[in-house]
Amino acid sequence: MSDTLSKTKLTDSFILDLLQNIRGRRSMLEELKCIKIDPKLSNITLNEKDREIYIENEFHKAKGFRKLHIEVAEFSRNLKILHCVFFPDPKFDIPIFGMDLVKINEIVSAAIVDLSPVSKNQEKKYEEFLAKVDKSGFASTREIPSWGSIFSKNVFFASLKNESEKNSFSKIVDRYLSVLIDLSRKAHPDVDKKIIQERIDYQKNYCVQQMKNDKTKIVLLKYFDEQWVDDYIKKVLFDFYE
Ligand code: BLA
Repeated sequence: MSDTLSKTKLTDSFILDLLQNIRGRRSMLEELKCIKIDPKLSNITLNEKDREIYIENEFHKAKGFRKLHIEVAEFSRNLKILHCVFFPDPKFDIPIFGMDLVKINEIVSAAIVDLSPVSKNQEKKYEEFLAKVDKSGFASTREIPSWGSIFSKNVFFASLKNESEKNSFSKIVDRYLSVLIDLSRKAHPDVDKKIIQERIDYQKNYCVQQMKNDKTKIVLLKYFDEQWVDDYIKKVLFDFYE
């Protein structure tokens, strides 16, 4: 995939390493293809003094996944984001991979990763694999906010204070992605309309709950008007239209 080598403006070495790792795992998915989207939404830059930003988006699909989204962004040079959601195709029994990393100046204040279930019984299938992943060695794990009822029991959320915590977080992301890839390799499309509908409803709810995170919106509103921000959140970050 030429995309694996694609350049980003970002120079933060930790975020770049994590990004390369996620791209590497993404390249292991079967039938990986780029999704073309409006370039106005894929690459966004603003060069005004004290309001410089860039947002870079990558969109792919693959067997079992309707949308693989990776976003890298930098706001006013001091706020850096790596956001990633792999939305499954509802015909397949695959959870949602979600990751968000927020670095403010030199501190990673939020680092979260999860495989979130898209049906009532799905989590039982992969819970033990996530539970086994080593999550020790973090001084500041964080509490999930109330909108986070969408996440699995094994959602991991912490602030990262040093190199060792950063490395450990990267390993957790990598392990969660490897569980995701194993699940996707085993999955076959279902035809049962009821189970497919349940997965669609869970994905919608995932998006609805994520939209309750006002932190995302507050950042974007510093640079764009309300209409633009709503559109971006609904169409790029957490779209769900059948
Ligand atoms: C928190 N997300 C945050 C914060 C900011 C953003 C500034 C506050 C940092 C902190 O609490 O330390 C901002 N995140 C963004 C922006 C984008 C973004 C601007 O992705 C994109 C343009 N958020 C997600 C996904 C997950 C997620 C996929 O987008 C999880 C899989 C989680 N972000 C998440 C959580 C918090 C957060 C749980 C903490 C919220 C809180 O504690 O209230």
